[in-house]
Amino acid sequence: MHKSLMFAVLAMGGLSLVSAPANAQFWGGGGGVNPTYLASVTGASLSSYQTSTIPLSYSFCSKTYLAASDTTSATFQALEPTYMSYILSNLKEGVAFTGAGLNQLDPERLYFSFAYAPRCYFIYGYAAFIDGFGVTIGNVAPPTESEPVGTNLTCMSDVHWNGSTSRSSTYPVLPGDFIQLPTVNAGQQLAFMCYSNENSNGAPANVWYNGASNNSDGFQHMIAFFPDNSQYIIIGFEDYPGGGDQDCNDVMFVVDIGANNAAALRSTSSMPK
Ligand SMILES: [Ca+2]
Ligand SMILES: [Ca+2]
Repeated sequence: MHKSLMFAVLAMGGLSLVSAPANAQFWGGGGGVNPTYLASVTGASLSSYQTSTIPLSYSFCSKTYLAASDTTSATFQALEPTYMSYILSNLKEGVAFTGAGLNQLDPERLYFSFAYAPRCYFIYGYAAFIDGFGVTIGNVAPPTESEPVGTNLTCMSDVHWNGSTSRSSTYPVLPGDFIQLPTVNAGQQLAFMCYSNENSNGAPANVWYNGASNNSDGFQHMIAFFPDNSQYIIIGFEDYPGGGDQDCNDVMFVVDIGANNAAALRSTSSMPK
């Protein structure tokens, strides 16, 4: 079960920091500043690796939870090996992504037709840079030449992984570790962004948005596709300015958008225009 803390915070009449748990191990150069979190998950286990870096001064969706530490994440984790194989087959390291044979989605049209509180599960990322990712929860709008407008939130500020099999301050996440978003309403969209090449304070050298037209280098950094007919979509980002090796697997995560939204996104007839 998840619950949004946002309304409780608002009801208290101001911003209120959620204090770090005793087992939190902060890393990075944030100087002991604790981020704010909009959501939490009751019954799931927190990762020991939370961050004190706050990219772009955004609030966080939630703290990071350990893979398969509640019923919902265990359901995802049962599929993780299949998705990992799928990624290894279709998004090979250093090979330009073409999307051939994949059920691709328009990254600029991840529209919600039903209210749902999504989760993002980290799944993969081979990159030289320290990268993270965030999301704008915005109202549905056609793709534009500017960055999406809405509520900007950080999902995970450091997803440096490179195949590690244990968590550390260098590799803080493992596949299946997850964050919880607040409820996204019908008529809103998720516009993900990649924080590329962060410094020790979490400040990215570049932010890559969901469409080529709103990226400073004109490259389509974000890809999205359905791996199957489930409620999960896979997101990938190319982190390198200008596209680099264009493998689009430098930051990858799976988003649980709920069965109803998934069905709507699969049906072009029900997609909002
Ligand atoms: Ca790359
Ligand atoms: Ca790569």
